[in-house]
Amino acid sequence: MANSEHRKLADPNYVPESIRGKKYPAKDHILKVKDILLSKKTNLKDSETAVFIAGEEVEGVKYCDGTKKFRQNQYFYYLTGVDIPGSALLFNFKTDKLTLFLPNVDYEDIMWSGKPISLEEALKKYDVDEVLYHDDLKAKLDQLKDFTIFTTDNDNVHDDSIKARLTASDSDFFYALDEARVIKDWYEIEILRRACEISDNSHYAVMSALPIETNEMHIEAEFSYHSTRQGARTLGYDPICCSGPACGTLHYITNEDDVEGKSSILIDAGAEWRGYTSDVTRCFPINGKFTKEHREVYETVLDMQSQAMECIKPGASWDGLHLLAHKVLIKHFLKMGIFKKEFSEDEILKRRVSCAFYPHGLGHFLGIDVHDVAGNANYEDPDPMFRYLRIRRTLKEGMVVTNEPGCYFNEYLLDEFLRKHPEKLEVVDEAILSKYMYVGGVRIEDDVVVTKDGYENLTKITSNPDEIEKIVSDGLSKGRSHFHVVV
Ligand SMILES: [Mn+2]
Repeated sequence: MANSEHRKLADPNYVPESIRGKKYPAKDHILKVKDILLSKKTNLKDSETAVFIAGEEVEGVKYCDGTKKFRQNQYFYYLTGVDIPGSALLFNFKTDKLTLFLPNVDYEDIMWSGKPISLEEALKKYDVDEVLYHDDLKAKLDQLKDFTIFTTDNDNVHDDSIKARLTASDSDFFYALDEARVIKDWYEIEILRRACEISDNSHYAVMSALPIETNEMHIEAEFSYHSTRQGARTLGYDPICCSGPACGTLHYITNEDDVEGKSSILIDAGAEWRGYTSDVTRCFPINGKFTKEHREVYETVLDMQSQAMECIKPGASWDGLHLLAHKVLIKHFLKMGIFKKEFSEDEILKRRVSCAFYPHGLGHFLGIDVHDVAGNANYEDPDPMFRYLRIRRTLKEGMVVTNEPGCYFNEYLLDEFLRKHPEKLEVVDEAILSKYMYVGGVRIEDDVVVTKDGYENLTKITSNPDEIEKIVSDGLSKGRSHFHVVV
């Protein structure tokens, strides 16, 4: 990496050229919501309809002076790009005018927190038509006498007379919000691309710093540190950093065990940038060389992911891709001897035996939320193969999905999904299975945009096992003194 490139990545204020100086397209987003809502509610008159949403506020922590970490209402963010606590938005369907309300200026607060953004600055920064203070909100709503005003919820509306004007929790309104968010525009994709780029570097950092990673928490620290240095204030979700058999726990977030004496590491972590999150998982051998069993499981999952990846394009059914991943797993397990050869691939699939090793879905939508909206999951599905699949729809251009098959050796899963079902258990050679338990599990997760005729993988950190071995080994050979550690 060239020196200038280093400086670019280490600049927390770096903004990709594609969106530099361009506003987050809030108006496009609300107009998209308007279109979908009007097509769903045909009796609605755009001359008498509006949207109002009060964003999140800073919340205190009980019995102390501190505050909870601020997290903007995701719908509010989608429609404004504003993450200022205590803001609100109003959009009038008749005039297509988007108004942002900033919290009233609290002069005492300036002493502690500095000057807030001015109305003029906000108008320049955000893609809105008008910026007012909260004090003007009532008068503004009074101008909309007979309007139906949709809102997500009344949680941050503290004035009863305003509350009375709002229509909260309307299912068609939520449908319009969610459907709008499913298809990402070019600007959102550029934000996600940057979030992924930050995660690539942070995953690389984790893989190459084994001399200073003797505990799972060191892995978490390394990832967060490198993400923050690149301008990601926060991660999009609690990172999952596990070693050995703990790699088989899908959402393991305790992250506090020593890695010594184990062979595998799994890290599922993603940087959030400008309100959008990446979601990336990598696995590697602690000592720089995959064991035979770890490598076999790794190659199984990589094959599941690669074959599913090649099918990603508009019109593809996500159910079909998920099913394909199961079929690939079954083929590999037959070769490894975990599944007995006297059973056919079809028979094993029919008995749903692979669900004991790959219980979750192939992936989910990704965007403002890590498990982004409108995947239409059916957690009541009687078929265990599809119960936890978070996308149950056909792919379309502009969707962003994670492709993240996994393969786990988890005692609990095996008891629940295998040993309680004789017709499944008889397919498995338990003596061979027992040799793989120490691996814990492998998941490989990339973030992928559905393009016009295929896909674009935004995740660039390698998943090639040879390259991973090299990165880990190179890091190990540098020794502890190569790294910046105070303690
Ligand atoms: Mn994920």
